[in-house]
Amino acid sequence: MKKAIFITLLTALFSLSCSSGPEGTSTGDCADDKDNDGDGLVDCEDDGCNFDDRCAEMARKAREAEKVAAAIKKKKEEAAAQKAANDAANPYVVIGDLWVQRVHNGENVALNAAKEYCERLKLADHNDWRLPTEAEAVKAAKSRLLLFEAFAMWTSTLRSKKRGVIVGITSGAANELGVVYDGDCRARCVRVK
Ligand SMILES: [Ca+2]
Ligand SMILES: [Ca+2]
Repeated sequence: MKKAIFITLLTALFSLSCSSGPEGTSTGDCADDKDNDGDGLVDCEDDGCNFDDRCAEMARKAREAEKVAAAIKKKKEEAAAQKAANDAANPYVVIGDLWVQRVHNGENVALNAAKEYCERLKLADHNDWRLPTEAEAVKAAKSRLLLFEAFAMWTSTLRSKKRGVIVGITSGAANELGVVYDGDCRARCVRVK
């Protein structure tokens, strides 16, 4: 125990004798991976190293990276606002005589709920919206006028009482599916002009 205390005292004395003032006042202080003045801050973290060339350069780069990140964030926010404004101003796209809702119902639903959503929909002063047939949904998806979305939309086409058809919004691929399925399937309504 005494030996341990002695070693601790010796170490403290040694570090005191090695300390030559605030970090950054001796050559190499700011790049030795050590907290030279014992204030808990190492190298460039320590204000004493603010004027060290390497630390100043690192700080400049960090500020630059922050600026770039802020610019990217701002751009993303502007794009989102623009998209929202666009969606609001153009609630549907026109493909021939078919009007297609630009957005979808916003949640995964089974076929019956999708049908009900379209029947209740009042959009652009019209209330005769309905689910697209398979052919209409394929036409809408392949027009490339709809926004990219990793969802499928329900159609009113049935293969049997329990089997319906969904169409990939981006791919335009039609697939048969149980009518009660409600994963990644959205309601996007159409009407004929
Ligand atoms: Ca320090
Ligand atoms: Ca240091």
